[in-house]
Amino acid sequence: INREINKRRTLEQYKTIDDAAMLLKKSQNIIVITGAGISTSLGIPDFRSKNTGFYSRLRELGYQEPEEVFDIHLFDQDPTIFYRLAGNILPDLEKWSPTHEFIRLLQDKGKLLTNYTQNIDNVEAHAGIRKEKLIQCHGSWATATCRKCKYKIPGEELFPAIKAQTPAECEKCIIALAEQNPGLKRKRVSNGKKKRRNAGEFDSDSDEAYDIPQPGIMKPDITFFGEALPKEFFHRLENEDRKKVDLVIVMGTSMKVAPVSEIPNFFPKDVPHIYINRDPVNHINFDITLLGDCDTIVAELARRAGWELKHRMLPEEQ
Ligand code: CNA
Repeated sequence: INREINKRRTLEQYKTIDDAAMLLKKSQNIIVITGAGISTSLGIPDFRSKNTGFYSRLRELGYQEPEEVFDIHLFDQDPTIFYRLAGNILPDLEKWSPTHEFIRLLQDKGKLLTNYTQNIDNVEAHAGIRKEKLIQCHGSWATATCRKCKYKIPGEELFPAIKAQTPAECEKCIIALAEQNPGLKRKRVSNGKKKRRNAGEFDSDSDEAYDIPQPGIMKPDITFFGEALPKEFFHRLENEDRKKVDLVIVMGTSMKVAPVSEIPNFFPKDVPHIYINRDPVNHINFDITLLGDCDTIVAELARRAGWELKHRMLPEEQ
């Protein structure tokens, strides 16, 4: 897959941070591709950073294949794995990072074509990135859907269950099951939580088990491995953005997850690509690579472009 991906040719004329600042100033249709690294300064761990990433935490806990936590087939078999661990990457909705502010600044200057984010934290929306400028490639916590009846709820309603590490059952399914099976009632365990059983999970007054279908489990609308990306991702990329884009900025992502990792190959060859990240990658050719903390780098880029980037996490004079 690496050989496949590394086919983009670099443009020799662009190399330095000043070239990057110049490109920012002159470009009018900038695509920003983001990943978990733009939210780590908010305390939300990324996946793949050594030692601090969510995957290394999972390995410490004994999960040899951390991707399994986000595997849709495993979720359907045993949702407790996801519910037990997902609390670690729940977003705090009040805050956003200087890098989110920078993307917002591009929007305010009329230069942001689209922010393709792999992040599920929905922080972009809170930072003021407009809906029509944002493609959440891997979905988000903003809503949740029942795996069985597709009933949708606001994602935040699921947070207590995730914090309690207990799979949330669909209220609509529960009501429907109760209506279809009058006389049966759910058994509750002593702490007041609903007890989920395998077969015959509903108990009658006489405590006899019946083989009645179970309610669905609520899943946040984040894209799991094995699930399709939102249709608008492909549509927008192919039919709109590919023709308009004049600069690509990739920030805070290891670019390990397809199809987002393949976007750079998809754009016309003369569109410059800038990479801003803590760790380098060698499977994609970028024209300018700026290694380090993305909040610091975007602040410096804005300064060199002569723009004011204000954020409480940045020193006044930066
Ligand atoms: P990743 O593979 O964990 O890569 C993150 C990259 O960011 C790494 O290369 C780091 O070096 C880099 N990085 C971390 N902190 C910083 C920083 N402060 N400044 C600059 N670079 C930094 O994550 P990707 O986003 O590439 O992988 C895609 C996955 C991660 C998506 O499916 C997401 O849903 C998923 N994810 C999202 C969140 C979130 O929404 N905040 C959190 C954790 C994982």
